[in-house]
Amino acid sequence: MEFEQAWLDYTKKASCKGSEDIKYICVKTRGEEQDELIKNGILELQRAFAGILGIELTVCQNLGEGHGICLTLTEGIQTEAYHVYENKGEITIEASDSKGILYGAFELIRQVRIGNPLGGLDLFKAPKMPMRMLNHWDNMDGSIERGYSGESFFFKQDRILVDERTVTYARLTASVGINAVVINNVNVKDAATWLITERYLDKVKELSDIFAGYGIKLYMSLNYAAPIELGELDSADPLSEDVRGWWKRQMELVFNRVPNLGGFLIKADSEGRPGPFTYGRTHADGANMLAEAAAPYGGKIIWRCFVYNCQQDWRDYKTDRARSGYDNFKGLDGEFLDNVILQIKNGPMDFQVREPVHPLFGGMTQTNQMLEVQIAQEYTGQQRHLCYLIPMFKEVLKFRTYVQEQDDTVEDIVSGRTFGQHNCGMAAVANTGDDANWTGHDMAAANWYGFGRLAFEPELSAEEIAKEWIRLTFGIDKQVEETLLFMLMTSWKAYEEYTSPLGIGWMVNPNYHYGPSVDGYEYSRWGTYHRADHMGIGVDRSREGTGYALLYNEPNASVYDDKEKCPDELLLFFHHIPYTWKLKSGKTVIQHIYDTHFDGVDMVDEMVERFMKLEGILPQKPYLRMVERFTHQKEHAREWRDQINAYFYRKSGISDEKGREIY
Ligand code: GCV
Repeated sequence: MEFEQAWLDYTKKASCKGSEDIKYICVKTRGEEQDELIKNGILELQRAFAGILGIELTVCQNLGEGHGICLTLTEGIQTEAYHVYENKGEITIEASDSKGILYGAFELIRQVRIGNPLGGLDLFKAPKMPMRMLNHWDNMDGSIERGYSGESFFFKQDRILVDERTVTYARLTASVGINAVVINNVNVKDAATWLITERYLDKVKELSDIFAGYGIKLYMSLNYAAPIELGELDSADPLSEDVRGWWKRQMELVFNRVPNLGGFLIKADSEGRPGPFTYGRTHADGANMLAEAAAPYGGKIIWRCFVYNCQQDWRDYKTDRARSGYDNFKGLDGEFLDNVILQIKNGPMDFQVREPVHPLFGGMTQTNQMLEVQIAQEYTGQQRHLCYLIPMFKEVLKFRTYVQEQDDTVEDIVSGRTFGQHNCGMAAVANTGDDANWTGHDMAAANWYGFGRLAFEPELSAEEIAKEWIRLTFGIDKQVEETLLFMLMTSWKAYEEYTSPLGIGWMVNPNYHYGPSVDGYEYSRWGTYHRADHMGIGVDRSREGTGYALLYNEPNASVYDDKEKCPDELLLFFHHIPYTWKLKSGKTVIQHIYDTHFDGVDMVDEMVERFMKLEGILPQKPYLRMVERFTHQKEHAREWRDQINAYFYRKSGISDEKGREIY
């Protein structure tokens, strides 16, 4: 399958002040051999300078008189960090390790391409989060769970693919500082269970070697019941000596064959996947068994907290899916080994357009934690609607958990500042596939780009990241930049306005999660209800209801528990409210629903109208691809508006104050 270069397309010419005299590139090591990362850094710079500036960089021993770029391995700089600076026309990329050199090379290329002059360049950057990871939900038959941009480029018909696309994927991923990738779906079934066996290890190694050349550790998702499903034992009890011995032998095999392996990601006792509960054991028992087996090889065990009862009766008002992550893991705080990291979704439900931050952040104090977000847009338009998610991720990172007086935000926790941890970071469920443009919607690539940039430098604003992505992808053009920036920055808000209101979430078609269906999940077993009747809507999660609001540290608990204080955008998540209730905005709940749904559609119309003016300015292929998506988004936003408005008009019997058309 043909593929494009996304934000690493070096065919677009540009000029860059200060680059005119650059001709050479040299490397100064501390005596060590140049490794693949440095070689790839040189190659990338040569390729970029040739493509963008028409400069052929010649490798030399010393720069001497000539102007050039010097890659210098030095001491005293944090791992993965880099210093890129100009002095008398010479550009130095300095780092303590070759990964820092590679990141510095990508930084220099970015500076050139976004149009910054090289004179006076002086950037020192160190990643804030130790782990910056992508989780692919790719299955070995080539399908992708919640994949919206084609088939897998890692797997096809139970085979592992390694080709040119793999290398380009690794370059794109490394260029934004991502340093870990899980290649297979967390729902590990069938052939994927065999990934840790001789059947696949040669190919896994090949893939991991390519990744290693770009500073990326390869991870795999594990089947907790592998000892049984591979036909070797009849139990997966984490306290059984046989089972523990089996995992030790298996880890020895895998890590010896794939030395660059980072470790494993595990979904256990969740949505039908096996886990330690079957044996009456805890998640700490399960995770620690694997961690002990992986520890001699430096392996990490990333254990997901997405554990809940997916067999709920909708009549049951006491069970609350939102509580389940907290209830299952809070009591285990401090029991996990140091190479275990708990991976926690940003909210307590499942990647809805608006959720409160997961209460385990700030709830646990002695456990390594990692934030899981989703750029695959499962519930936010499935890469057919534009929804730039970096503003949402920034809100999550900035959320104050009040776990201690200072350094208490989610960002502090997952950067390791709060508890001095080093096994922590941020993971995103990936949005790539084998579509030519990688992400189905061309603009969905901004989420992939943005996730990496944000995890590396969380202090960057969503606008700054968006601007970088626009310039790198489409070149420097004022109209293009203004238009696409407006669209990206409007898109999350617009999506929230025309879909489910005030933090209640869901209202989608069951199974495939696309399109409006207000009662789609209302009478199902998944624990995702809006509880609307003719008087009001919302789930009572206050102390009188499920008590979920009280899981937060103060003052958050009191704010969420009280409908007068609870922020409007989360009101229906925490409270059951009459339609006539006045929000802080001064509107009633029902009028808010009508207004936001009309406004959301207007916002989409404006985005699309502005986009259409880029005809003839943007390259034709991506322009036409996007026109198709935006045409659909316009129509689909109307469908959302009309279904939601009609449903609540009929339930409440209250007319729109503005007399607009409601079906
Ligand atoms: C990979 C949601 C999705 C599932 C996904 C699950 C998870 O329920 O719909 O497809 O499974 O989350 O995060 O494990």
